[in-house]
Amino acid sequence: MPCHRHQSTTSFQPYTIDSQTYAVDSYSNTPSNIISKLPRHLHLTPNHPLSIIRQSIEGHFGPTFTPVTPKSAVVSVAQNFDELGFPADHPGRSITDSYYLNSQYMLRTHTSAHEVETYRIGLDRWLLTADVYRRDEIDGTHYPVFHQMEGTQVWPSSELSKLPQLNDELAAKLASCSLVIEDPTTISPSNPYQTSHDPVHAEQIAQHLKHSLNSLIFHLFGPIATAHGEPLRIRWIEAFFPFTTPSYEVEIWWNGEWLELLGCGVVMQKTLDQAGQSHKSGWAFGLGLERLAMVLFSIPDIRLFWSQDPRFLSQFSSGDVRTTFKPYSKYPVNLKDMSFWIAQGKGQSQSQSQSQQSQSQSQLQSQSEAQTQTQRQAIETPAETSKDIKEWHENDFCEIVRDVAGDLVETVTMIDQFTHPKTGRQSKTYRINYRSMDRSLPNNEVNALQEQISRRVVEDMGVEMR
Ligand code: FA5
Ligand code: MG
Repeated sequence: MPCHRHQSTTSFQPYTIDSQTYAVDSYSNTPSNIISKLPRHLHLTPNHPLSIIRQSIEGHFGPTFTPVTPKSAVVSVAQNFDELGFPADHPGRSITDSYYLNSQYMLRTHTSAHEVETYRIGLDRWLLTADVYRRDEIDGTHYPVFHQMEGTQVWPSSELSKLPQLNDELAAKLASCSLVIEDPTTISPSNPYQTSHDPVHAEQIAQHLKHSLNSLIFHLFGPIATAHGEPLRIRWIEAFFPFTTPSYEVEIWWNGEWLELLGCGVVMQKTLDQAGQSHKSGWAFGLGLERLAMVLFSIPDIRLFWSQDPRFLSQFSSGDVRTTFKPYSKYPVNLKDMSFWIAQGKGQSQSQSQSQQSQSQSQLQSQSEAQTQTQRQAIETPAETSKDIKEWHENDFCEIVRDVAGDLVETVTMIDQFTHPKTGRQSKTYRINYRSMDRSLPNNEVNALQEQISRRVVEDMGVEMR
């Protein structure tokens, strides 16, 4: 398949981050509004909801788990992908999905990027929390920066014989919790043990992983579920990650829906080998902190985590995971539509535009998100630059909207598309929903933003306004 990135008229300056300078090249796609998020460290900000949840999880696992904070959000492409076994053509590597500084360095898309270096220190139990960066759509549950916690426990092979007893103890504790666990997962050719593992040990590690995470989830959500007079429902499903097998995703039943909380699995031995820890094996998980916080605190919009308004921040205090957020006001929404003919590059096929459409409609626990970083069916790998071929990617459009209007945009939704019967050209109509969380937006301000977006979309993406 031909692989191209569109030639943007936006040119990037060399990046300087943590006093390191990164030259730009045809991979560079990280705008300054994203770079400006790097120093925020919401997960370390006292009394911030993300920090409260981090501390609550660290408290649950106890002092034998070491909290880890990585130095920089900049990682090598090797750390983020290669070392973890992502194939060269993996869709997660696409410049439409990830933020690159250049062809060698990027903003981490997940905390797993730090696995090898952290195992290398020799720690057997650790919890690493960090901001992660992904190009994505715009709505109340998606933001280009969010936070993950990576947790892991590994044992030297000489200690694996302790696992049956540890598992019995954990199972006994869970038996007294008001929990309904659905776990139809089995070991199968699509989710196998590793050939280098003794299946008995692998099975015990997987069991320990499941008990540990059921117990964590009950710690976080059990009290609320119990207060509603209902047992907490947890569901385990088979998953795929290049750096674990067997692999799972865990969901909870929340407000009448299954909500994905985390991905996890038995650590691929190759990861530990690269860290000089071949004699160890164990499990790892990666969970989304915003996901947990939105549910636990009833926070309705993911942009709120970035608010510096005291009416948001003053509602939370360290150690208290039982706060219910009270929205302080909802300012009026200002809807603007934008219709254009998209420029169609060679690589643009009908099925691609359909997969983008379904992504734009994804919600908190949608299919497309279950596939993020692992199986997403999208498209493009960075390769040679071409001026003539400009493929349509919704994430590029969203990036422009964010670059111009930042947090003043609540959602971007495609509301219409059709193909002209004669010319074969494709039209798309997007609705941009402007709303500030902190103030009322004057109409002329919104009009100016809309005009600026329109200009940029024409210049950078080669569309023609209708
Ligand atoms: C990963 O990022 C893997 N690194 C997780 C992992 C770690 C697997 C260790 C195995 C071992 P995934 O892309 O599914 O997987 O994201 C993990 C979690 O991050 C999700 O379950 C969800 O809670 C959260 N998450 C993912 N995308 C978003 C998003 N756009 N907004 C908010 N939270 C998200
Ligand atoms: Mg997932």
